[in-house]
Amino acid sequence: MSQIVEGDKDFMPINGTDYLEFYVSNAKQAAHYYKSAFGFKSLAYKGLETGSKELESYVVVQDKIRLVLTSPLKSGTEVGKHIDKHGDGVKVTALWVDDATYAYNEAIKRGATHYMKPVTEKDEHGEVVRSGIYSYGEVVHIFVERKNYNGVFLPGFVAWETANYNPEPVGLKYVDHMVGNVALGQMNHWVKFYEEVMGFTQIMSFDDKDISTEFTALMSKVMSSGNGRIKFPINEPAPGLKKSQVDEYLEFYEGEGVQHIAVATDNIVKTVTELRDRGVEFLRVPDSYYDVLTERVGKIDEDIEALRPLGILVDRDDEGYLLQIFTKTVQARPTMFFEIIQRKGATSFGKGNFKALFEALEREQELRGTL
Ligand code: TYF
Ligand code: FE
Repeated sequence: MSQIVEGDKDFMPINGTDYLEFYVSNAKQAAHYYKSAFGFKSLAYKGLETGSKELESYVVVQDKIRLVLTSPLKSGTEVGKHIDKHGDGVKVTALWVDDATYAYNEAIKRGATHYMKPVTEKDEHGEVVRSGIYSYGEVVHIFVERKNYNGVFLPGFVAWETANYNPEPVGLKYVDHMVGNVALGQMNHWVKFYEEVMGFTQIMSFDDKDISTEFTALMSKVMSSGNGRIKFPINEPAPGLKKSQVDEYLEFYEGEGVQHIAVATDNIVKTVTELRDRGVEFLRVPDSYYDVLTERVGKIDEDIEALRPLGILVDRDDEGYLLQIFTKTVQARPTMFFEIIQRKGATSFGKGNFKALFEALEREQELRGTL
């Protein structure tokens, strides 16, 4: 029997990911891309028509995943500066909490850097409290407390209805994990930040021997919130013969930031087939990967001959297995990409695929002349 003592208390209970906000140079077109290619639907809008004179945001949704695409309407804004430096990328990971004031106060007390004091926003649909702290690079976590709110998204947004164009969803369900790339020597600093400021625990660690090919290497530690609903792996480059994908990211993003967002599906074959048909491009491992797959992971429910043409990867741990695949980078700069993941019991991250995956990433780097 476990005894609850003060120190065991999860001081930062998080219910899940509330939304992800991207700063992009053309929110209107980005929103259309997430609808047409990734199967999101129109949800909410804020811009000139709603009295927002500096920034325009489009919100799209698929099951539990909400993406906010934000662009400046004039020069000189913070959003514009962010885009000028980093290109398109993730600015905000919004975390759904019961008390955004408490979460902010706890985080600040434990050493977090302030981004946004708790503010209450209201409209005829209710009330939302938000607050925010900085994470690595210029990424921020916004705590969202949705009191009794029943509007489309947040106060200030109106419904964005597009009766003539709402593509079918592709089966994306929720954010499984979100990975950050940090600078050389900084991984343990951010591990400590998530432990001390957010009450997270480290659930996994990969060193440069786990994650290396003949040419490149990286290290990674996975941080998890107390209830496991939020998982943030953190990567750091490791010395290798050639420039690793993390170094390439840091160079092109001009700093630390979000490297990939893993989204869960419960039918990866169907989801990936749909995504490919809509023009999403995926990394590929050599065909020989599939020749030895059964030997490596044992029997699985899926037909390996259905996975092979799609390039879906499989890995097993003590608890079960997982299927995963990675898109190519999705904006002008070779920075952020998506992972599609289906878990069949496994709680790990696909260590058995690291080598094949990183070799596939190196082939992309080679084509860009950045290896
Ligand atoms: O999130 C993970 O740990 C896996 C594997 O640069 C991974 O998706 C790790 C690092 C990386 C790409 C994928
Ligand atoms: Fe991942």
